[in-house]
Amino acid sequence: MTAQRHTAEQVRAWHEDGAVLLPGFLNAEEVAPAVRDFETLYPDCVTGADNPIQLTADGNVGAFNPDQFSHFDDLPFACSAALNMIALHPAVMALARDALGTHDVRLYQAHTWAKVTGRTDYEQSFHCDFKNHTLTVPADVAELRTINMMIYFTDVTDSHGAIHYVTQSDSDAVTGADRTMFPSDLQQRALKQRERSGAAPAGSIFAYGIDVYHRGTNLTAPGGRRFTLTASYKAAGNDQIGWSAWPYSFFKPWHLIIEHATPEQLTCLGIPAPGDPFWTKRTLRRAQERWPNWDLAPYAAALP
Ligand SMILES: O=C(O)CCC(=O)C(=O)O
Ligand SMILES: [Fe+2]
Repeated sequence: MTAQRHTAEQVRAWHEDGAVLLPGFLNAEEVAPAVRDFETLYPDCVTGADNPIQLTADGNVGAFNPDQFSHFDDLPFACSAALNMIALHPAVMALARDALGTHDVRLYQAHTWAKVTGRTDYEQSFHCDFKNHTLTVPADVAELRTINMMIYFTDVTDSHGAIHYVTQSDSDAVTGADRTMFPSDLQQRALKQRERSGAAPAGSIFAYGIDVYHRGTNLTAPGGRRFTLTASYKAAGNDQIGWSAWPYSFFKPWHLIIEHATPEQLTCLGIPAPGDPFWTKRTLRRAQERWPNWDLAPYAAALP
């Protein structure tokens, strides 16, 4: 696929370590309008404060607190189409397909998150994210996994709250391979000895899974800000993975996506592709009435 921007080695590393950093995945022309969108969405996050809030003593791991999630929003976003289309970017979808080993992938989570110096202490303890992506546990079968991509729109250094993580083989020595969601205090300290940083420039992607230990860290840079979008994918039909049911937020500006996405991109949201039996003269007519500016020509052309 021409859209591919990842390497086979990066996908292999993602499978083996549970996480991989893909530096410079998006280019400056893709990042700039998305940054303007973040500033529209979060006008009080254009710059951070001079001094950080530090609740966690140096050398200790932190803890979750609700203020960490104060500037957090689910797709679609009330800004331009640029940021709305990032989770359906062809190269991002190509990575998801390769990682999950199937052409038919679904976007099940897409949220923006703005963090700024001085709003709170963003330091978290190590955890695996499977708590809120499934009611069971991470799958052993590769196709039933999820790939969770944190996409950076600002430079993320260690003083800008880079995510920290421990590769699966490194954490196995601490917790064993049956990783619990929340390790003990003793294990937390041992994981901290083995943590790596996801620091990388704007446009980079930190791709991980729900079965790898990681934690948020504090922003300490004077005036610092960190803009990220997390986009998570699963194979179509993997019913036990979930986060957002897209129609639940019907009142949000979906037209920004529907009017700009190709049929292939829309399949990622569960909209049937042209030629699918869902599409009839009648469903086309009704869809057009609902979304007057949706270009349904490819769907009409594929009617039997
Ligand atoms: O934002 C980050 O760097 C990580 C946050 C995180 O892991 C979480 O809230 O589950
Ligand atoms: Fe997490």
